[in-house]
Amino acid sequence: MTTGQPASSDFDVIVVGAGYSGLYLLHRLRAQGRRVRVLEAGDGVGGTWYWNRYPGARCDVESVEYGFSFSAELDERWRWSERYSAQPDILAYLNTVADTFDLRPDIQLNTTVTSAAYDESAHRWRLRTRPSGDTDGGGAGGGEELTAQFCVMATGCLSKPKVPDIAGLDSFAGPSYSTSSWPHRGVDFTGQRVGVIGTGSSGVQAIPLIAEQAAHLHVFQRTANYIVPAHNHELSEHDQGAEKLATRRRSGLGCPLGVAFEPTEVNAVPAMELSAEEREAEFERLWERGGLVMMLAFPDLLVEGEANRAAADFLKSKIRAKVHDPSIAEILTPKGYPVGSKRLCVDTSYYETFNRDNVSLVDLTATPIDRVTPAGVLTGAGEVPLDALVLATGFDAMTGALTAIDIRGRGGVPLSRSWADGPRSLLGLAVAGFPNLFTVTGPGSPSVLSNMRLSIEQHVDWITDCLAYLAENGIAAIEATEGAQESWVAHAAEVAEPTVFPRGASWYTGTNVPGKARVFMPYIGGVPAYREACDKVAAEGYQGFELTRA
Ligand code: NA7
Repeated sequence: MTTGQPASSDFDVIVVGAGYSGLYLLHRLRAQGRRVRVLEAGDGVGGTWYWNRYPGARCDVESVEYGFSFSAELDERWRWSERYSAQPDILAYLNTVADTFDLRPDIQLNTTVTSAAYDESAHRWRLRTRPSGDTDGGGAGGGEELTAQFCVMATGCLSKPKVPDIAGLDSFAGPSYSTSSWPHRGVDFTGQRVGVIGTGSSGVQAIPLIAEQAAHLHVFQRTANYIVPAHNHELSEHDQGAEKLATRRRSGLGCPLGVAFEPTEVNAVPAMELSAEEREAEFERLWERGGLVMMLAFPDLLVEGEANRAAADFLKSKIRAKVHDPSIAEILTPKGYPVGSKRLCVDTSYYETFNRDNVSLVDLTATPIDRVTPAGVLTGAGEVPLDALVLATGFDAMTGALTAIDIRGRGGVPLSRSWADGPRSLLGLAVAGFPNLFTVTGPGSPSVLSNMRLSIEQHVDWITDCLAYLAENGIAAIEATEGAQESWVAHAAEVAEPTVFPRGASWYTGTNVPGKARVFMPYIGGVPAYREACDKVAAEGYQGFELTRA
């Protein structure tokens, strides 16, 4: 169904972003007969997987759980090659999705959305764009104005790179690269002295591969992370047969993180009820399994206390076992924060890289970066001369891509002002004061603390079902109520409170971005409980939302 006969700049729904969320939204909305336009800043589809092309970029959710579950045709058409897929594979998969469902005609590439304003009398959103790469605000480059009844922000949770607060970055004479916007042609570091700043997931993935190529690699580490092994391997046909996929997807729906950890893989018994030997054996078993399952090893692991400290001690012992030089092992050992409060990294050969002769580790807690100079990086210990610099310094997570757009709701109120003290959202799907606007995997939903593919599918299904309900019932506008939003925000905070998450200095809490409100943003109540809450709202005729008749 369409709302009237819209002109070419007027749509039923505008979707911002053509990553996992935007592609699936387009597919579902088109099936409802809606006029949809997807606006995408990149010159290809893929979102996060379009931009993050650094060496070693790889998903930390297993491939067989990272493919969409909605289409048997797609399952037939696609085969994953590894347990944890590398970025080129995931990007190729998303391009296959776009082709399988003929999505490209409704996707407008190279288009950056600069603003979105809600017109209360017309119940419509008015978006302004500029051609990507044109930084003068759309003036000379010729931006557009587009309107739609509904706007869905499918902008991703880790898509707005953080501007690193390091003096002199622009003065560096050599090339510098960001892991989050890596050159498409790739980079050859052969024979070069390379510096990498940042040792989160991106740094941990890139460092082993850059070390294999560079003449010398200097790793600048501010905070050591807890790291578990990927034990990546090739996938066989048998690993991804239809039955296997169905079983794993079913199992993911019942897991707090939305991944297919079998009940037999994690312990129902609290860690501290086991003997030290039994506990150690369990940690060892999960270490051998590899991946993020370690986070759920025991039900008491993600609260601060003895179980978390036992996990920390286990992970630290692995560093000492792998890194030959005890002083390097000590620098690589996380200190002063519990396991899980910062994103657990999943590695391939990270620690072993520090046994190489051509790799040095700079401990920024002992000798902080003073500034970047034309010749290299100046720390408290002197200047490290470099030919190339790599920034793996992270993102303004969860809210950054939204507040980067000048989004104005009722009364012209900017979203950035509404969220000045931290994001407030009903279920991470909608924001009071911003009618007819939806966010996919927004703050207040499990998002980055779940299998993103699963959470994206759930959000897209919820949003598109909601739009069908509105059309069937002659409703022109839907808006989260302040009361329902505040109850959800309070519930999310209450669930998070006993866990290690809110106290961590991490991108989960916005601590990594200077000046950003410090609020734990994802919902940690688990995927099953969250889905139930969303389903209940819909089943009760969108309880917690105000509906305005046409
Ligand atoms: P992260 O996890 O935010 O890591 C960024 C890293 O950069 C981290 O080690 C930071 O240290 C470091 N950093 C940031 N700013 C600086 C400055 N100014 N000086 C030195 N070091 C700095 O981002 P990633 O891209 O690695 O991963 C993001 C997520 O993407 C990941 O968790 C996966 O889910 C996918 P800090 O810890 O702040 O001391």
